[in-house]
Amino acid sequence: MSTRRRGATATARPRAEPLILVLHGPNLNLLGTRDPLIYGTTTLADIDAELVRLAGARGAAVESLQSNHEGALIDAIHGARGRCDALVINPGAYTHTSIAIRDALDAVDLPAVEVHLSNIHAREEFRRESRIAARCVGQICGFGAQSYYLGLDAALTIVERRRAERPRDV
Ligand code: CA2
Repeated sequence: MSTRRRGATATARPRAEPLILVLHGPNLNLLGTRDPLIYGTTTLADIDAELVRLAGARGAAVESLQSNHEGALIDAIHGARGRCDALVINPGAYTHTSIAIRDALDAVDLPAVEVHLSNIHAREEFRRESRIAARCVGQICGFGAQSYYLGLDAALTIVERRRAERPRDV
């Protein structure tokens, strides 16, 4: 499944408001329907709606995509280059396997925040390693849906700080 949602009308770059791309990896479309003890009861639609609301309150916009396909996630990362200001990414199980997603993050040179619903360091050994962590500004995990909201906060803070530091045209 693939979904795209935007919190604001699309405009060509340059745009005044920051745009954050939120990527959800495989099986996260099932959120809220199974395994509530691990992943909670909030649905992905609930999370995306709250991200749009939180971003809007800070004068920013969010675009979300969920895919069960590694290549679709990579295409979305490539498409963010020059169009989005930062990424929030939960690559799902690709976290632990995907050098291709790590390379895509390298290629676009955008600040990225890794998020996970569960505390991947308190689960099975194979979940403790993240292939993408080294290419992200930081990782937030273990807070359920709140991990995404904290991740958005971190991404927006980075973007706002960079904009404040950017030299202005005279
Ligand atoms: O904790 C996370 O956010 C994970 O990225 C979730 C992935 C898992 O492979 C990672 O190790 C940690 C799995 C997502 C599966 O999502 C489901 C949600 C509801 C029901 C079934 C699966």
